[in-house]
Amino acid sequence: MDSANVWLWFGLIGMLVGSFVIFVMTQLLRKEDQHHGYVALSITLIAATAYYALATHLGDFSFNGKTVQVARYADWVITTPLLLLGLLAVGLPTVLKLKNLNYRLGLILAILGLDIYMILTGFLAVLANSNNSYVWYAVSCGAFLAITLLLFSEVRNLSLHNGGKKVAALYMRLTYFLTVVWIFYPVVWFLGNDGTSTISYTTENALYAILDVTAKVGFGLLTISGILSLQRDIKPASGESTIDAAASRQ
Ligand code: RET
Repeated sequence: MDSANVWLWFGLIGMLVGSFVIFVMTQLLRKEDQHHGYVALSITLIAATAYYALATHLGDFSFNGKTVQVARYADWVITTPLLLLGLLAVGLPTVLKLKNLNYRLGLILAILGLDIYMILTGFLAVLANSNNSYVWYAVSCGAFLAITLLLFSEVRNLSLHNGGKKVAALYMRLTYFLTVVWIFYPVVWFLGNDGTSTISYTTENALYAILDVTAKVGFGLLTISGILSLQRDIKPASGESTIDAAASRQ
């Protein structure tokens, strides 16, 4: 087994252990709140299968002298929208009530659309020749920037207006975590095999594996523990989710 592969198996084990811990933590949530845990669990389970494909080189191909890992982008194009949906399930509460419904649905669609576009244009940056590659890279970074701006402005304001101070505080904690972790992806890409080749293929795979486990397992656990402590504080009635209860009692 080559040394990059060690990190791919590490990623698989990290996602499986993470899934187990997330499943156990989800059982501590009330039924009305368990959807937060199950979104997180679906993300780590999908990633586990993606790491299995990566570790067994399913979908890898050689292109311009480098190895392209298709399974990585296939994973990201599915799981990054799910991560954002998990975040928006905290930040845009009572989405099914009529208040600002169109605005909220529009925001959700814009953020998810930009995210899918970010991953797909990032993949085009891998396939394009070296002159055009950085154009696609810049386009993908532009989409990332737009997502970040929407999360820190529009969604933040709505979470405060519709969810109240406590919901907005949890939303902001999750948003900071997500932004800080996600920002390393374009950096690793730039330094790695697809960009300047400053770091080795093994280091690139190691960094992505550590980032993926942090972005998925870490984010899931932070969400679940945030909901648990909000629930202790708010004491929602039965039938009412913690976020909805906090929003209606601000
Ligand atoms: C690429 C390269 C092109 C520029 C940008 C990128 C951003 C990728 C991101 C990926 C996030 C992945 C996550 C995976 C979870 O496990 C495609 C690397 C901006 C932000 C969170």
